Amino acid sequence: LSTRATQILSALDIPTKGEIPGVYDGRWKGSGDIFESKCPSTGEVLARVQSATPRELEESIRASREAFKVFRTVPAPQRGEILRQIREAIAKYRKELGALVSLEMGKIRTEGEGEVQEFVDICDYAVGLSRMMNGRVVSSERLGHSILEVPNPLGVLAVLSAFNFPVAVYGWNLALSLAAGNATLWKPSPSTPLCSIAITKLVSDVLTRNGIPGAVAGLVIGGKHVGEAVVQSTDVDMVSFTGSENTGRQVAKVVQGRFGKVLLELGGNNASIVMPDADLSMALPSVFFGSIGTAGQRCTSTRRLYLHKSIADTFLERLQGMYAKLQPGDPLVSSTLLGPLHTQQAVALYENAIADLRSGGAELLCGGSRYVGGNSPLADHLLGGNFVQPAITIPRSSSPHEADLWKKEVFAPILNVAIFDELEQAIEWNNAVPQGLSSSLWTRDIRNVGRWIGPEGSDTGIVNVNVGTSGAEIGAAFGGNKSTGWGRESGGDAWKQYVRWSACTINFSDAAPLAQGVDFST
Ligand code: UN1
Repeated sequence: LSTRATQILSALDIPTKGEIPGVYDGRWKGSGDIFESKCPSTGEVLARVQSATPRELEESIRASREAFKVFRTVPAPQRGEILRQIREAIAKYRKELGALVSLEMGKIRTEGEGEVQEFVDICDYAVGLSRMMNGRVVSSERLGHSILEVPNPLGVLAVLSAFNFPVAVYGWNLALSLAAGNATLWKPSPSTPLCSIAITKLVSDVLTRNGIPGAVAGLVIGGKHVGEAVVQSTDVDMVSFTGSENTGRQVAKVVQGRFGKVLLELGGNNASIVMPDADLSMALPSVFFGSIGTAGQRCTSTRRLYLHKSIADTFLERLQGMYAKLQPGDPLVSSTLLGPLHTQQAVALYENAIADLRSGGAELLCGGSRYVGGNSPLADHLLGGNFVQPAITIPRSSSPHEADLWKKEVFAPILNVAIFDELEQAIEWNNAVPQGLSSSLWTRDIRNVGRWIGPEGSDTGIVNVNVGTSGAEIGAAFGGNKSTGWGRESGGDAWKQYVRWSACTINFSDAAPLAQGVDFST
């Protein structure tokens, strides 16, 4: 291993030699297929991880159920205290975990640490929540009766997460699930196993210290078969899935087919709209970050840019200037703004999308090929990495009504641009795609804001004004509509999905009257 990799792994107590167990259900194990963790910046193999066999998976699910039986009786504020300690453990290793995210996923340092910060933030939120997950008392129509709505722990939550946020998305789910009194079983992306092992170690240390079974936060690393078995298991009460629309559709069918609960966070195809009165000095850096941040691999990345005709030329010229200065580099070096794509397959998707744009007659304003060898600006140790040039394109057709290429989520830094006359047209384009995750309007006119956030406005789950499409805080519920799957995670009322609601009518009187005045007396 390179020194940079060894240092990061050692700081988090991850072995740098041999095979690492990738299953935790109170004990570490794993005798299934080996998965390699590959560094996207250099191509070096960081570790070999042992996945779950079908039998180990079964054991893990059983351990989660047993752990749930213990955990559900722990009072919620005490669960909050455990969350507070988890928060401390994660925050203590913020830098090291952030570096691990950069090393293994490929996003740049500040975004890696930012992701760990999201985990810390949602823990803070859930600590508070643990004293505020209130039910309510509803008036009864019957004398001497009370109706209570009681949130009870739900059971076992499986979290199937994606490579692009290998830490934060699990954090959102784990924090709410722990506060709610559930056991959580994590099946992370098999291409970021080390992030999940590091997090699970820190969490399990806290659980053990508090006398709580480790399987309250279990881990199963594995591929498609493991994912399928988790989704099918009737011992899993709820599945929270983040990933592609295609896989999400399968997951939804299977879980709903067995009447389980499902929460989906699927694709995004997010637009920014820039009005003539926008403050361009704010809009430009935000669109820039939205489209090339995480090398275009956030669900919330800006993929479509709609510019008002009066500012379009200026905006594009300045944006291209920013792109031109961008140099790819080692995501672990703090001055780098552009890291690699996560995998070789992602590079292929990028190249196919560019080829499709070209054959459809799109104008390529910049970018469009991968950085390879020789005359690329990459240092020698990065030549095996998955670096591509961020692209800005003007497709021949301007709207999603006309061409399919606008309608797909391509997980790469490709920004498609179109020019509009009226806000109504831009909103129509914004809404004319299957996905509905995030959107952003740049304006200083309050009338535009009113239209944008109201009944005739943007139909996405996240509707921003003078804020880019990506980089949401944890406080509001995160998620999207339409083919994004309608799921909501992290803040807001998201916690209400992680509990089992009991509507309890209690009779304190000396008679047993029926509701609606029904008379059944003999
Ligand atoms: C994702 O891309 O799946 O809003 C999550 C953001 C982050 C989370 C994105 N807070 O960009």
